[in-house]
Amino acid sequence: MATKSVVMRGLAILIGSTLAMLAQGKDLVLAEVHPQGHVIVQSEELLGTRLAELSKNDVRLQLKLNGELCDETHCWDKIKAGSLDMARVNLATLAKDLPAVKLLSLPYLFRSREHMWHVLAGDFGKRIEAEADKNGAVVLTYYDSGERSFYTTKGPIRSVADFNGLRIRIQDSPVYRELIQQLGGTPVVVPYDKVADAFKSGQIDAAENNTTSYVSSGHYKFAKYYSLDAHSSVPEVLLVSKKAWLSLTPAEQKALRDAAAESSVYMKKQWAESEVQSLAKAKKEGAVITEKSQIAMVGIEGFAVKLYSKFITDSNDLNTVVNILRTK
Ligand code: BDP
Repeated sequence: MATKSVVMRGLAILIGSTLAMLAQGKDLVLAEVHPQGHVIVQSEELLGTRLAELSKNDVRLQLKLNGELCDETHCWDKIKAGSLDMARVNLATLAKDLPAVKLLSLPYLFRSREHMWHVLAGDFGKRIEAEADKNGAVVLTYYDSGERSFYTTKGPIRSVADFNGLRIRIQDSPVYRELIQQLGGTPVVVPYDKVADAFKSGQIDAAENNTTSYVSSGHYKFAKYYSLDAHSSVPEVLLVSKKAWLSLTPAEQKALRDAAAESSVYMKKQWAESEVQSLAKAKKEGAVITEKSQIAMVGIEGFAVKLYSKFITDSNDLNTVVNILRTK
């Protein structure tokens, strides 16, 4: 009798804790540097809603905004170490570890964003996934990041001479460091959430970004000369650490992949609108826009292509870049 009640009590505890675990589900923390209202955050909110629906509330997303947990370089380090579940970062952040991302970041590589999406959808995309996997990360999906262009406090960029002496904020990427040096400026690595302060204190005279971030970050208020040279179209990437990924059941993994894919479709639809609205706002508030046709691009590209010989290190890379250029 006594034995039975011990067993019954044990069973009750086991059932109780199993039910509690089921009721609790799993929380995935997603680190993000952008603020509420940014089109990327809106897409992540959709991701969270769809993940909860598809997993029947078994997996929930906890969004941490404004770089509260880490800047992008550190978020990537944490993903690799498995100490952060998820992060959305610009793919350029991975350039220091993924040779494929170095190639993808080469300036003026893509003719258009459609060209870039075609390349990512093919073998090159698989190569990025494999290299991310080796670093402890799973690529869930990509978001649009438009094209990045330069903005300065000093005056419009119209030719390569205008880079002379500019201290230009860059993301922490060896490719961008070299690009700025080639163009005659001084690269300064500053985390995204510190760029406005760097303008205020005079630490930098210029930076570069897409239209949406130029405006949502408030950089347009400090650097009103925005010259649309479109030197790079490196997309955003949504990552989950391998550790967090492997803690999910196959059904949960599917729910996460499907929700991510849906959020990406949504994001890409919203992106164009967000760019148009941002540019209109910047213009209305005094930004001076220089169109690509007003920039002496041949001179600038002449310096930029020197990066190709620096970062294309073997015949494999060369074939890869030639294939990218040939992709329709
Ligand atoms: C924004 C990207 C963000 C980058 C930021 C930057 O969305 O991921 O970190 O640029 O320049 O456009 O650091």
